[in-house]
Amino acid sequence: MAYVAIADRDAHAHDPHTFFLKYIWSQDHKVIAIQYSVIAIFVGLIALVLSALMRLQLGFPDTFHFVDPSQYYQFITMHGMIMVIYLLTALFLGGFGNYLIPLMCGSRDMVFPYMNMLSVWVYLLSVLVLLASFFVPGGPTGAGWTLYPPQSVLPGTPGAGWGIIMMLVSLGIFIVAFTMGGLNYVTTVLQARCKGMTLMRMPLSVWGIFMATILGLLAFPALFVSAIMMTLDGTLGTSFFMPAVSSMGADPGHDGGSPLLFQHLFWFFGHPEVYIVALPAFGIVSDLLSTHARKNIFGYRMMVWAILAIGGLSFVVWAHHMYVSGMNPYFGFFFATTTLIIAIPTAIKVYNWVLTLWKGDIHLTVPMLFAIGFIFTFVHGGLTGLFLGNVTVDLPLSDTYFVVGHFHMVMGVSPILVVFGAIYHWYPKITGRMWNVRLGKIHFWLTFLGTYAIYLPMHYLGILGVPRRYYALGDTDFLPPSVHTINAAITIAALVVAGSVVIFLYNMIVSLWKGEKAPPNPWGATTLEWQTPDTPPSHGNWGPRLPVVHRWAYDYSVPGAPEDFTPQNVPVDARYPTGTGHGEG
Ligand code: HEM
Ligand SMILES: [Cu+2]
Repeated sequence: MAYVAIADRDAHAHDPHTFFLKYIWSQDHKVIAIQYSVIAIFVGLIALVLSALMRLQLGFPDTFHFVDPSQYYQFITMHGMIMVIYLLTALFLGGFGNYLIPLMCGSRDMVFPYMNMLSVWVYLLSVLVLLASFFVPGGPTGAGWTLYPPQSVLPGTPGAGWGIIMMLVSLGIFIVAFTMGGLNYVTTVLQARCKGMTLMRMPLSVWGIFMATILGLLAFPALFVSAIMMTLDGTLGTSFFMPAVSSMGADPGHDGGSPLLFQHLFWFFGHPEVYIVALPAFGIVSDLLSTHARKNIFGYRMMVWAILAIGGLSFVVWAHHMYVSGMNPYFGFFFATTTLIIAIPTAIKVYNWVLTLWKGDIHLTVPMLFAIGFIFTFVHGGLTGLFLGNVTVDLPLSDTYFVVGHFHMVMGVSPILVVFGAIYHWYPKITGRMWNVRLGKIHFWLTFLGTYAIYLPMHYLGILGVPRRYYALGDTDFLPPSVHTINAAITIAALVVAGSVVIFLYNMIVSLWKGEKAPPNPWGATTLEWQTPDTPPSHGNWGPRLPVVHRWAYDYSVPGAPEDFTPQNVPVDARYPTGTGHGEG
């Protein structure tokens, strides 16, 4: 492992001393992780505000006038894109990936620290370009987060001039940033693990983030080339995706392009993207459940293989997003089959999570509450996915609120619950402080019950036929009046959930100063990041000597062991030599 030596030397030779090198142009994976997370959470809050504005319009269409129809489309687009890419992808990989991979693998840092630093600044640039599109003539694009041409570049769509180009450029820059980070995550996992950390001893968090990064490296290029081709269609008048159309009485001069080609490229990226967000969540939630149930994860090997299988299969299901696109029905049959096959490894994971809890010594800590909440919302979103995966069931439900309910449940709420749980779980290590438990529990219950109140009724609205991406429903004949009452109730729930985010932020920020000092290993966890000599870990993570791993990541409640956890770096014969803190009685 040549890289260990290089990272080792670097960490000692250039210990940064000035403020700028330590906190701004830092090459320390932990600082970069925090930079990534702060930026991601900041834009995520913008997306949250946009969703609140949209909900006020949908719930009380005659009372509030915050958004006009064009803005509704612009907000929906920015909300969707920010949530999926700039918040969740960046936070799970750039944030958690950066923080956890070197610590959990027993490395000093990422293997290419300089490129890692560039990654976060290029990510910031992509965010600034994205946000700048709010201020350009015509405003941000209103094409929907799927950006389908021809409508995305034709006049008449909000932001068809500047907005869509800014979006495409921003996505291109994001992908450059992701690639620089992603190469680091993959190479570090493969090359810089400490002695004894075999692949099959890695915590599932690392497996999930590792596989998600590989998916990203394979899937983002499809989006990258589509963004370039569409930029050319929009600026130079090429016709990659633009067919011969007349638009608002004029001939924009395109001929021979294929809008369906864009849909294929977009979803060849877009479906794996769901798993780029889901796999890190799967991995992290496994570790939270095991740690807080004081039990080894059930079926570790199966969990690893399921992550690999899901990752592989996620590349052959993309056209289940295109059943209504007019493609050949036999094609639909193929994609329905592959989609249902993905349910198998996914179900295995769910069974294993539940079996991990079975007869565990369950501590209902705040991270554990969020982890259990995830199992509920994920099963819920997964089951409605089985409906939508079938061509004949999808046709009437496509583009209704059933879909909005489904995807928010499975790739909105579920990963966000894991993000919250993970922040609560690792906060003591990252900051050296504990947060307020009561506020944490209030935050959990408001979020968990609130999201059900938002998204469960949406499935019913969808079955009634309420269409998605509509600014207002008006007095549509086929919809019963109860639709309006339900919409008002959903909006109130959405505002409560948004309010609970304020409680969360307050808790996290105030605890930085007011929180109790955290012991080095407050949950009694086995993985390496809890065994660092300093809390928070210092530059280079491990002091003079790298850890050596002797066991897998899940030695909880081993019979005969003096404690109900045995850290990975404890030799197999000497059962309990570490003096790390052990709280959470
Ligand atoms: C409390 C939190 C949230 C609320 C209240 C909310 C609300 C909304 C609303 C009102 C829409 C427009 C629905 C329509 O008119 O068709 C929407 C669309 C969307 N949301 Fe959310 N959302 C939330 C969180 C999230 C999260 C965490 C994600 C992350 C995956 C997400 C991803 C999306 C996507 C991809 C769209 C589709 C955009 C489009 O149709 O182009 N949302 N959301
Ligand atoms: Cu999909």
